This record gives sequence, structure tokens and C-alpha cells, in this order.
Amino acid sequence: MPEIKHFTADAAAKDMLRAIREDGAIIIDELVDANTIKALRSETDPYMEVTKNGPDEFAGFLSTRTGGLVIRSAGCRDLIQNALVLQLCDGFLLEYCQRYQLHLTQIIRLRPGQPAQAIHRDRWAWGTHLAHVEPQLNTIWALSDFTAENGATRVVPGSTDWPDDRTAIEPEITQAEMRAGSVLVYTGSVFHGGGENKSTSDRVGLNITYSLGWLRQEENQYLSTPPELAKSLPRELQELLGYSMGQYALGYFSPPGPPGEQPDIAPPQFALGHLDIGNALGSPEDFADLVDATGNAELQ
Ligand SMILES: O=C(O)CCC(=O)C(=O)O
Repeated sequence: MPEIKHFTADAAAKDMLRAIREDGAIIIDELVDANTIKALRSETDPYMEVTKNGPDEFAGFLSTRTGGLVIRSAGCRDLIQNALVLQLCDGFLLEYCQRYQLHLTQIIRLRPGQPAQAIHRDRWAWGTHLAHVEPQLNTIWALSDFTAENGATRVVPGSTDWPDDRTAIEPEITQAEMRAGSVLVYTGSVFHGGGENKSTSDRVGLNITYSLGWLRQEENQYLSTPPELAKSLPRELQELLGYSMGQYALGYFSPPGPPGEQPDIAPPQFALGHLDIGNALGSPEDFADLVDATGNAELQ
């Protein structure tokens, strides 16, 4: 059976990145401690407990998915900004974009009896158009132990460059067994899916994913955390949500109001009260990157 490589938190990020590129997934064991998980769950369990089971087979008729976690949980905010995870995102995603963004936050609870989910690629959220880039890097933090019996995520190591229509067979599939506080880091290209929960208790995981800044987010962060709520967050987190330009000219808006009251063009962070807008379309560096990328001298 193929295996997912396990790392300790103090291992070199470059070794983790190599394994992520080769296998499509790694596990970092017990990256956060039991108290962190307990505190986070005390914030999120009340929301999870009242979340209804999924509406279809893929989401899971015996599964719950609870989102909007940026505002609901300080513990989730810490995990979103985990320094090691962001270092891995830098190494993996900045090859394809100027900025990456938070793609979704979701607590996935597999209840006893939940069958295994169809094996899939997360990048299919954008159809099959993005075969030439790695559009996202994902985490599932174990909020309970993940075991073969309770539905630990099934993963197909080494499947990142498979054609979209290849079906994994059982000997190619392993499971992300890990203790609570550990995190599975996996790409948008690796085939995977939730496992079957054959146990008598819930398997609970926190899915936090990051995508290229020029793509549509799966969880609409502007509606889940609208400006009046996002205002209170740290600047780095605001930018991760998307309250920053995706790249030159990508994401500006025109604040509503009578003629002359507001700037005609403002970057998203203006909506949070950051009034020093400079060139609202982006910095000179952003523009230079665009010109470099297109090789189009006429833009200069
Ligand atoms: O819950 C899991 O282990 C994986 C879920 C998943 O891959 C999905 O819902 O896209």
C-alpha cells in the first residue's frame, strides 16, 4: 500500500514541499496540542452540533459541513494563519500567482455510518480547465483522531499528474491516519476523498484551503465575513480573505455614493477603512510583474 509521508513540526519546509510536489500530500504530526484543539472545539462545536446533514451523496447524507469559521472562531483564525502552513503555501502557490487567498473554511464531521466519499480532485471546483497549474493547497486539521475505522481521509499518493478520468483502485489508496492536532496538507490535484466511518463516534476534521488570488473562492469570503466584521481582523488575515488586490487591476471596486464623495476606483481594503489607497489598481511592482508575465512591451 502507498504511504503518506509523516513529518514533525520542526522538519525543514523544503523537505515537506518536495514530498507535497512528489506525492500530493503529507501529514505533519501533532502540529498543535490537545489544549488548542479543545479550545477551538469549544468555539465551533455549538455551530457543528446544529448543522444539518449534507444534501447529496458527495457532501454526505451522514456528514455535516460547517463554514464561516473566520468570524466564528479565534482558534480557526490561528490555524488559518499557522506560520508553517503559510510557508508551505508561499513555496507551493506563489509560483502561479502574486497573492494567494483563503479558499474555504469548513468543519467536516463524518457521522457513524457515513459511506466513503467518491475519490476526486479538489481543483475540479473550477472544472477541468486548470490542468496546467496547481490552483490550491489544502489542509485538513484532525479535530478528533483520524483512524482507518472512523473515516480518515483516503488519499492516492502520487496521483497528481494522472489524467482526470483515471480511477484509483484499492491498492493505490491509503488513509491519512493521524492523531488529533495533526494536519494533512494536500494539493488540489491529488485524488482523495472522505473515508467510511465504520466506528461509533464522529470523525471531525477542519478543512482550511488556500487558492491562487486570481481564482474565484469556493466559500465566498466577502459574504461570510463582510466588511463590517472583517474590519476587526488583523491586516494579514484581511488580505488573505481577499480584502487586497489579487494582482494588478484585479479586484478593485467603485464605492457607492453621490458624485465626488468617494474615489472612483478603490482597492478592496478601502472598504475596511484603509484609506491610503495609492494607485488603486495596484503597486508599480504588481504592474511590472504583469508586464513581465505577458512579455508585452506595449503595456509599458
Ligand atoms: O472529509 C474528508 O476527509 C475529505 C473531504 C473532501 O475531500 C471533500 O469534501 O472534498
